[in-house]
Amino acid sequence: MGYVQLGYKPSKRDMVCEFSLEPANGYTARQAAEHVASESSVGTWTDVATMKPSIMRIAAKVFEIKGRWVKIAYPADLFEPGNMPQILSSIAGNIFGMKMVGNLRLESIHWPRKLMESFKGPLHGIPGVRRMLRVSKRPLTGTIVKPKVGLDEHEHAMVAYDAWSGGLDIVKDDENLSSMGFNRFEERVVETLKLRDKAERETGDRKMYMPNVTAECREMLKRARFVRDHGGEYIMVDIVTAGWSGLQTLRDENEDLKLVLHAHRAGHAAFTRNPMHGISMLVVAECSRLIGVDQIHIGTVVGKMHGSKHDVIDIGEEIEHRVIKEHGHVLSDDWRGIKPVFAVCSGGLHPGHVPKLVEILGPDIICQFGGGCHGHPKGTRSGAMAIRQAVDAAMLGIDLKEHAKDNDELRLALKKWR
Ligand code: CAP
Ligand code: MG
Repeated sequence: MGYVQLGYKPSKRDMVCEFSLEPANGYTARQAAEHVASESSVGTWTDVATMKPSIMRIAAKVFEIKGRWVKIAYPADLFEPGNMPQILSSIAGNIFGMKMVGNLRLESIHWPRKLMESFKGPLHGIPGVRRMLRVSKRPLTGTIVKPKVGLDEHEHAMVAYDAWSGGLDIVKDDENLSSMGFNRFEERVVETLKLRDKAERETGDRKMYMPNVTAECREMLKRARFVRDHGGEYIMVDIVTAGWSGLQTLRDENEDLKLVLHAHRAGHAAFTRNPMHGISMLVVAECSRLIGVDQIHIGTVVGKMHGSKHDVIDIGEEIEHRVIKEHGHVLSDDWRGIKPVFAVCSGGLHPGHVPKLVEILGPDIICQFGGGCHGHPKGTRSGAMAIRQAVDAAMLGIDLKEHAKDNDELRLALKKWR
């Protein structure tokens, strides 16, 4: 078929993908890899009379097979610059369903300059977010209003106000809160931003509210504009359920809106969690940085969600560093002028987790606590205070238990959750 050229040296203009591939019974790794390369570029299951030799110039080439690890080079001309759906329909499309493939996982992508430069990248990135919040060093702290859904607009705003008053920087909507009968989007935004302004006046600190705009594309744009017109600086979007096209549309509009774009990844584990089949969260994070989110959930290692230390660190580096050197099954990348994206750690966290989080991922993270804030024995405000006390201790290198002796909110949190 001509799609296997072991020893081929990818050109600078090639995209390179690393897959983990297990052939189905009865097929060799080479046979399966060849069909993956064919199906993800120009071919199909059989030769066709309509094929022309010249078309093979944009065909994929399998150039390395080491056990289950396969590297495939794709000529950049196979892809439409700036079109993430089309790129992923090629390298992450039909191939997962081929009968010749037992298991297949897209682990990592090396992006050629031509494609990297065809996307906008983050508008603010880490520097912009830190400037906006006027917090230069420590991790940013946030909460998610809980219960996830069910509060009315005023109750939602009051929970947010308590969290800001207790010292948190950011309050976000939960991933499944949009605009329901019991909590309309517009009313929630107006009420919550009003109390955000009150909390800013009373604390003297910047406070951010992240309304969830996830909806049909046109509605998302309308909601994003509504947030901007009512004094908001942030929006969040569920990038998996809204889709790559939705995210690109929102990012394009954001050239004008100038909002901070927070990427929630609800649903990612349907295809990222299985280590043998699907798409890695690393790839999801790379695509999100290219399109231009300012912050994205990457996992916590210590919280309630699946995600190994090794994987979470790799994702954190991929979205925050400029140059990625090839290591393990992470391909190299040079992000050049594309801004770094803030890593968001969220899911099952409480103040007792903060030192470990900072130890594993460093201070350039946003730590979010839902239950770990509103579940505090003395309520949201004290939960927020306990979180800030834990962050202060971690930044000063003080043992939490020691610090808790003089900080009762932290003491009570550790007593309940440690
Ligand atoms: C966390 C959360 C977030 C998860 C998402 C939730 O709440 O609001 O959506 O963190 O997971 O609904 O579970 P808790 P991830 O703090 O109460 O757990 O960040 O892994 O995408
Ligand atoms: Mg949530």
